[in-house]
Amino acid sequence: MRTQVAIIGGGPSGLLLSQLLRTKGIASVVLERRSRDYVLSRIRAGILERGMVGLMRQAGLGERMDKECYVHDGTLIAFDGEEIPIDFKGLTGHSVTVYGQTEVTRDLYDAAEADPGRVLTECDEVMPHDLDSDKPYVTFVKDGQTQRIDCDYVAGCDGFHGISRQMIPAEKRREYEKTYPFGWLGILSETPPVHEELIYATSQRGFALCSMRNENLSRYFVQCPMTEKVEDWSDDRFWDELRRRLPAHHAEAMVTGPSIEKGIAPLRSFVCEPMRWGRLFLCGDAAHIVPPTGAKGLNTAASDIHYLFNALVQFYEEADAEGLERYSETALTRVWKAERFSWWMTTQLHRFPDQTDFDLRIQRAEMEFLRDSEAAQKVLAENYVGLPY
Ligand code: FAS
Ligand code: PHB
Repeated sequence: MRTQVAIIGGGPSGLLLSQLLRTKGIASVVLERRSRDYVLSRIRAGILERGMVGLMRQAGLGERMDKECYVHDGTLIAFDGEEIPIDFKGLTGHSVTVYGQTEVTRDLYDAAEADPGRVLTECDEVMPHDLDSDKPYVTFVKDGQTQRIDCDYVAGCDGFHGISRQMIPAEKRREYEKTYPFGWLGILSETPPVHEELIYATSQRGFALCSMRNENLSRYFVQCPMTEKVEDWSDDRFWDELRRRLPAHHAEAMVTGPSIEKGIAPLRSFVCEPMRWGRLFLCGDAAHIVPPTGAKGLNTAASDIHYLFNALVQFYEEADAEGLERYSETALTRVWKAERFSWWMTTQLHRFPDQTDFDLRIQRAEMEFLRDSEAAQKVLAENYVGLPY
C-alpha cells in the first residue's frame, strides 16, 4: 500500500488532518488502534475556539456543528461569593462555540465513511520506520495480517500515550513537564445547565466548573486530590460538594440528577520539543498536554493541524518545503502561549495543598484585579477565544 501522508492516531487531530488533506486531493491513511465506538466513548473537550470552528467548516463539516452548537459570548469567573462576567464578544469581537469533542470526532468518522480505506481502526503494532530517510513507511497488524504503507510523510497524532513521540531519539528530544497535585472529578448528567454560559468557580474548598453540551446535558467538574477514588463519590456527594463551591444563587438554582458518566482526570502541563523528526510531524496531545482549565487541549491540537496542513499543501502544490521546515518552530510558539494561559488559569483558580496565607491572599488579589481591570479581562478573553493562528 502507498499514500502521501500516513497518519498515526484516529482522534480529532488525525481525523481532521486527513479530512483537510482530502479537500486538496492529498492522499492519507489514518491508522487508529481502537475501534470507532471506543474513540467516540471518550468524553473529552467541550469548547471550540474560532480557529477550530473554521477548520471544521474548511473540512466541509460545518453543517451539523453550525446547527447544533451553542455560541457563548462570555463566561463567569466566581470567587468568594462574587462573580466577574468576562465579555468575550465585547472585549475581543469573538465568541466560543460549545460543540463537544465527541461530536467533532463523530462528524469526522462519518465523513471518512465516504472513502473506504482512508481511516483504518483496530490496527495493532503500528510502527513508523526510516523516518530519517526520504522513503519512510509504517507497518501495522490488522485482522492478524501485517501490512506496510509506504509514504512521503508521517503525522504522529496518537496522543500522549502514543508511540510517535518516542520515535524522536531521546538525546534529540527535550520534554518539559509540570504535574499538578490534584485532579478533576467530572460528571455528565442529563440535566439543564445551571447557567447559560460556563462558570469557573474558585472557593476555599477548591475549584469547580459548570459546563454543558446542550440544554439538557450538563458537564460539571470539581477539583479533588489524586488520592480520591471515583467509586467513593456518590452522585449526592458530588452535587453537595459542587454546590458548596458555587455562589449561593447558582447552588440553589442547580437541577441535579443521576450521572451518566463519572471519572477523575489528572492535570498536567507537558511539551515535547521539537515537534518534528525527519519525515515525522507530531500534532496534538502527542506533542503537548495542558490542564483543561483553559479549554485549550483540543484547540491547540487544531492549530498544529492548521500549520501542518498548510505546510503539506505548500509542499505538494508548490514544491516548497518551507512550511514543513518551520512547522515545529511555528507550532511551538502558539503551543507555549496556550500552555501559559492554561497554567495561569489553573494556578489562579485551584487550591494547592502547600499554599501559605500569603499565597491565598495573592490569589484573592488576582481575582480582585481581574474584577476591577478591563485590561485584565481583555487578556483573559483574548486567550480564551483563541489567539490568532
Ligand atoms: P487523542 O488522545 O484524542 O487521540 C489519539 C488517538 O491515537 C486515540 O484515538 C488513540 O487510541 C490513538 N492511538 C494511541 N496510540 C496509538 C498507536 N500506537 N497506534 C495507533 N493509534 C494510537 N481538552 C479540552 O480542551 N477540554 C477538556 O475538557 C478536556 N478534557 C479531557 C479529559 C481527558 C480525560 C483527557 C485525556 C483529555 C482531555 N482534553 C480536554 C484534551 C483532549 O481533548 C485532547 O486535547 C484531544 O483529545 C487531542 O486530540 P488528539 O491529539 O487527537 O489526541
Ligand atoms: C467541558 O465542557 O468539558 C470543558 C469546558 C471548559 C473547560 C474544560 C472542560 O475549561
